Parts: sequence; C-alpha cells; structure tokens
Amino acid sequence: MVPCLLYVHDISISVVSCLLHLFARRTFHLKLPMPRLSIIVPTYCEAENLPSLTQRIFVALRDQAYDFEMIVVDDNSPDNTQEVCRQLATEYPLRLLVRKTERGLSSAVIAGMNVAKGEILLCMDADLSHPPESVPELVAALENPQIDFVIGSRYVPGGSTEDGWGLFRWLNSKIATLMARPLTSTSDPMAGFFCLRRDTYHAARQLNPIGYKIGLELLVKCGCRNIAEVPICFANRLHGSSKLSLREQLNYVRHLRRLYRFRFGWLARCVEFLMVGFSGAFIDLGSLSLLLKAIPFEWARPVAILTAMTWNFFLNRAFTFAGARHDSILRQYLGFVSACAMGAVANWGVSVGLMKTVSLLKDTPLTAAAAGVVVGAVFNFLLCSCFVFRYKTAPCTTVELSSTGSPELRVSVKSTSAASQSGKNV
Ligand SMILES: Nc1nc2c(ncn2[C@@H]2O[C@H](COP(=O)(O)OP(=O)(O)O)[C@@H](O)[C@H]2O)c(=O)[nH]1
Ligand SMILES: [Mg+2]
Repeated sequence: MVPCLLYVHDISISVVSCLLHLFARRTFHLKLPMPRLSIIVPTYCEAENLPSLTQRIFVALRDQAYDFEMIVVDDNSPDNTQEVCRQLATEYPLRLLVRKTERGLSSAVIAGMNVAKGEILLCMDADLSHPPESVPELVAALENPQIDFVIGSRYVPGGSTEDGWGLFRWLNSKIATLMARPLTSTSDPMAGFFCLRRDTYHAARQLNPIGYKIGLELLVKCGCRNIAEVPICFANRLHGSSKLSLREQLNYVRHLRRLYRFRFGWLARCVEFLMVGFSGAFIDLGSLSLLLKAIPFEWARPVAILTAMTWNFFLNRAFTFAGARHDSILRQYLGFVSACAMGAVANWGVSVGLMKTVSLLKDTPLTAAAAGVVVGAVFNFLLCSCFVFRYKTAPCTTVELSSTGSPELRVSVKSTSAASQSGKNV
C-alpha cells in the first residue's frame, strides 16, 4: 500500500511539474532554463558505481557554460541503485526512471531519450568504462553543424582500452565491428558512449533495438552520415560485473540482420536467400553421399534434392521470410517446391539457350551454367517473395518514438527541494 502511494505521489509530482512548466511558458512567455545536455545512463545493479560517476560528471561539466541533467534509467535493480540515486539527486541534477516491466539496455536508453529535455542527448555506461572527463569534448564536437553523431572511440589514434581485456574480448569486439562494416565505416560502432542532437534523434525511423548496440541502431536509423570520433581511454569497469551475456551476443546477430534489412531492403533479403541456398547445396551433396550407401543413384538423387529443398524451405521460413509465418505451412511448402522447380527450369533454359546462341560460350559450358544458376536463383527468389511467402504487414515490428515516454515508466522529477527533502524518487 505504502509503495503504491509513493508511486502515485511521484507521478503526481512529475505531472504537476510538467504542467507548471508548460503553464509558465505559455502564459507568461517565460523562458525557463532547459538543460542543454541530457546524459542518459542505463543501469542494472550499479549502486557502487553511481556516486563516482555522478561526481566525476559534475566536476567535468562544472566549468561549462551550459546546464545539464543526468537521467538514470534503471530496470528495477535488486541492489540499492534507486536509493543511491535518491541520495545523489539531493545534490546533483539527476532524474531517475524505474522500469518495472521491461529489461534491456537499448530500450532503457530510448526510454531515457524520450523524456530528456536537453538539446543534446549523450549516452554512457554507469560503470566508469567511459571517462566522464571526455563528455565536454564529445559535446563540443557537435558544435560543428556538419556533424550529426559523435562517438567516444577506443580505436581512433589516441584512443585505447585498459589492459586486461584478453584476446577473446578483443577479438569479439573486432569481429562485431567488422560485421557492422557494411552499415558504417566508423572505427568503433560498438561504442556505448556517444551523443547526438535531439532533432536528429527525433528524425529516427522505426527504432527497433534488441541487445546492446543502441549506438549502432541510432547511427543507422537516424540516417547519420557525418560522424565524429573522439578518442577515449576505455577503462575496465570500476565495480560489479558485466551484464553482457552470450544471449546478448546472439541478439547482436539478430540486430544486425534487422539493420541490414533497414539499410539495404530487398537486397539484404536476397543475400540471405542465397546463403540459405548455398547451405542447401551442402545438404544436397551430404545426404546424397549417405543415401548412396543404401540405395542406387537414380533413387538417391531425387531424395537428396527433396531433402535439400525441405531444408531450404524451413530456413527461409524461419529467417529470410520470418514475417510470413502466419500463412499455412503446407501451402507455403508446396509453393516453395513449385518455385524451386520453376527456378530449375529457368536455370536449364538459360544455360542451354546461352550455349546454343552465344558462340563465345560454346566451349565454356561452365560459364553458361553459372549464368543459368544466377538467373534460376533470382527467378526463384522473386517467386518466393511475391507468391510463396506473403507478408501481411511490414516485415519488422517497430517501436514508435514518443516524446512523453512509455506509460509504464515511473517518471519522477528533478531534485526539487520538496522532492528531495521528503526522500522521494528523483
Ligand atoms: N537499464 C538497464 N541497463 C543495463 C542493462 N544491462 C546492462 N545495463 C547497463 O548498461 C551499461 C553497460 O553494461 P555492461 O554490463 O557494463 O556491459 P559491457 O560494458 O558491454 O560489459 C551499464 O551501465 C549497465 O548497468 C539492462 O538490462 N537494463
Ligand atoms: Mg561496461
């Protein structure tokens, strides 16, 4: 009962504060001070790190000409992160959002950005891996109107990672960066230390983050072209342990697929379809060699082809055309087999046609066959996209940006003396 009352109390403070703010601005044309910078810090069990982080941010920004606010977005941590925030808010301009029904770094950052008041939105980890002393430099980089995104980078000259990373973590980061190369040429797209203008953020289309790489998501979805990288020394976390799990690494692969689809559209889907087809060739040959041990070639060949086709069907249904799973599986399977058969006929027709009509290809049947394979695959892909796997709606679900934040967010006000003295959430 008491927590419930406190909850209602917190919300009412927020609402009243917002209404007063609006009233004052609209009625008296008052220009109330809005912070220029909002620092969004996602947290899960960071009670030990938050005091040093807040204090170092404050010292780093003390002499800057602009105001700032710090928004901690906590996913209901079982340690006393929230209590620590309440304490800190009595001294510093800190707001706390507690999410009780959701978990995840990326969605936490989005929730924070949605309620941020600053013109510039900056995101950083709570564990002091990202040096607070570099915040002014990141913000200053945005003074150049040409720049639309700034990254605190480990991999530009002058940047570094603290010792003790080990080969595995280093390789992990490098491979992940390489996988994102078709999306961006920045040296450190994995960074969680970045800033952008509020307007750029609100221009984002279809924010749909999964996993940890919210910086990459924003970079791509906000259409950022001119990116500045500020070298930073990435420190090992001060207290506690990383929440980056194997599951998050798999989420990264899923996230990349979505981003590729967003950036490259049907071309990305086509590449996926070809990769599935490529894997099917191995299944075909592998099952053929197994079957040959038991049955003659005339029987083994069609069974192997059907096995490969079935394999391709299920992979395409699960991944390439995942959004079309609502349709009957039998109808799709029969459609897929028919599309493959037509693709094979197109393949055959083009190879034989080229061999017969292009004199240059008469002596190079493999080249004619390769042309047939390409045409057959494209034909097959088009049939699958247009007729076999039909989408009801857009292929990926989207999260629309809101300027007010999600309704389940517990939004509390800045460190007004009334709130802080009564020890309520801030
Ligand atoms: N709100 C929220 N924050 C998270 C979550 N997981 C991690 N964080 C925060 O995100 C930041 C980076 O996480 P961390 O575990 O240090 O990841 P690492 O730096 O990749 O090892 C830290 O401030 C974490 O407290 C989560 O599920 N929800
Ligand atoms: Mg960390």
